[in-house]
Amino acid sequence: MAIRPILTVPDPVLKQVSKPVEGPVTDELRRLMDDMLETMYDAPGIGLAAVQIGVPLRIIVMDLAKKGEPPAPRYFVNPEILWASEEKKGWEEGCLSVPEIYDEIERPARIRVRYMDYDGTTIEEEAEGLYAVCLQHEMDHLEGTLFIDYLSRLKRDSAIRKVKKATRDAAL
Ligand code: GNR
Ligand code: NI
Repeated sequence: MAIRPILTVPDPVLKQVSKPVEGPVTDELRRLMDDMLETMYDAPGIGLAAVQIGVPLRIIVMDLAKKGEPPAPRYFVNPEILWASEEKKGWEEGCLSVPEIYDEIERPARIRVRYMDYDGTTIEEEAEGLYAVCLQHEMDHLEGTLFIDYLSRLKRDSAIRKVKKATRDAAL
């Protein structure tokens, strides 16, 4: 397993639309998911899309376990949203690709999703609460969309400028 660098804004790779995984979930893909999970835990974060480590494939990892609870890794290959509630809910979001920036984003409160898990088993289920928020945030990454894209241009530009400056300072 390996920790890989996480891309930050304004890296153009983050704007790419990720490609579906064709065929079954292979050992090679499982090794990628293992690296993603290790990278996410190290960050630390609660979710990570493959494109955030520069691999534009439709793969997500997540762990929503609270401090003190045992790890609960989740893996999503080719996830699809089958249904989203009319009801919306606001949540304070952050993103490892836009570090240290947080803002409230409104999204559907509940969604129904279909995906393949670590074994390649197809799963269909409903998500709500933080699970629904995180899944929608990660699935946006697969479309090249970041949570700051929902903010005003002023807030988005200021966020990108802050991250650029922090990244530049860290390199000196
Ligand atoms: O670690 C993360 N926390 C988080 C908090 C609220 C809403 C979404 C997230 S996802 C984020 C990790 C990340 O950037 N995933 O793409
Ligand atoms: Ni993110």
